[in-house]
Amino acid sequence: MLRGLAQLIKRNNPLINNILNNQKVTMSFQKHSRRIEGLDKNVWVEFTQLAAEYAVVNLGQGFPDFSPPNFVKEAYTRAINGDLNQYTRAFGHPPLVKILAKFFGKLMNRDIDPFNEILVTVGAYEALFCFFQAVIDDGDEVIIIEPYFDCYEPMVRMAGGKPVFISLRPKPASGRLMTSADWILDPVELANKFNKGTKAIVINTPNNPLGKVFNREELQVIANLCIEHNVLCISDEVYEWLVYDGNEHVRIASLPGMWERTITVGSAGKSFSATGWKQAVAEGFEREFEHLGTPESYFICLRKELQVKRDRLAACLASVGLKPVISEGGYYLAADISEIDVDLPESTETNEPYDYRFVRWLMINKGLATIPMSAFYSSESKNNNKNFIRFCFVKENTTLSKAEEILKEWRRTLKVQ
Ligand code: IK2
Repeated sequence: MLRGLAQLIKRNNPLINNILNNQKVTMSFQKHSRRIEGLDKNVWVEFTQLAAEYAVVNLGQGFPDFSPPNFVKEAYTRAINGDLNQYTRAFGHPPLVKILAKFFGKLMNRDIDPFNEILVTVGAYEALFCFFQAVIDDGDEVIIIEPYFDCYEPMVRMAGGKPVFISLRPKPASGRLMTSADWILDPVELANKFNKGTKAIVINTPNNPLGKVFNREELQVIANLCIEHNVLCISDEVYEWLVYDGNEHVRIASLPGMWERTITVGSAGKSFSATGWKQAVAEGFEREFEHLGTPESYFICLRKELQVKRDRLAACLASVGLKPVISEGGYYLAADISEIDVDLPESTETNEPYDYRFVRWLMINKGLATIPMSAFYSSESKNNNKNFIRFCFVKENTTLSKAEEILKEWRRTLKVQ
């Protein structure tokens, strides 16, 4: 929503042509507001466009290239054919909030009030936007853990808040591949980020882009600080069902004293592999409620399928010298590019991080789309975090095979040179 608006204004400024009730309405803008300055430019604008133009294989943006499960598609069709096409309750369709309260009430072992404790938005993106608008006042500090899903920072700034960054730091993993569990927060450094001006902290588990799944002890450290400093926690858990290798997804809202101060954000688009449409979800949750914890559960089947894809892509990356960080959860694998020697063209932009140049080169010359990891860091940290790129493995096996072919062929020609 935010980036769409910013792009629209940038493209059409000073005139925005707006179609309203089939009439063309022309609005004249002298200048966009200061609030949206800098929001027209982000990693998705450039690399999604480039991928459409050059990429043969797109492991960049995080969306599945396979279909959602039939039971959700059928529910969607039933909703349309049953004429559920008009307004419903503004805060969430009653059958949907009821099943969400029942579903997550069971997982969190508490009674959840469907009409007061649940809000349905158009995607997790809108939920995040509404949260920051609703709770952040001018000058409020919001702690953001790097690397982070890139919209947190502009959303905090747009609400008048001040982002305060802290990085997950990798510890050495000698003699084995690194995993996302090796990336940790220093508890003392974290404690030092909290002060009287801190209003909220944003956590994301499983994390995009690393796939880190915060364990109970790590979450407890964060929870203790939130309670001690009376700070809100926004917990982005859109990949909550995608945890691998027997890892457990812990909801910070379930820790003592955290329910009252946590906003948990989920995404039906991610949970049901339907990122492009966000309705007919109530029936999907009804069905999952019946199968919760059983082998028939879609969430369990999907996790198993995706773990195989993660391992397959990780093995391929390792075999061509792109060192993967084995993700504990989510859609993505980060890979270290520092040992790959390619002659990259100079950038036309000053100070452009190396990973941006690498990703652009890989896309234009080899047809493989990925995403630079420094996009998930603040401007101050970008150049210290320019040696990783992100691959999305939530793809058909045929897509992964094509990616493998491209990578292997590329390495073969490199050796010949
Ligand atoms: N929060 C996180 C952590 C996300 O990753 C996303 C969407 N994924 O991004 C695509 C990518 O990184 O390639 C969202 C929130 C937004 O979710 P929704 O699609 O429900 O708005």
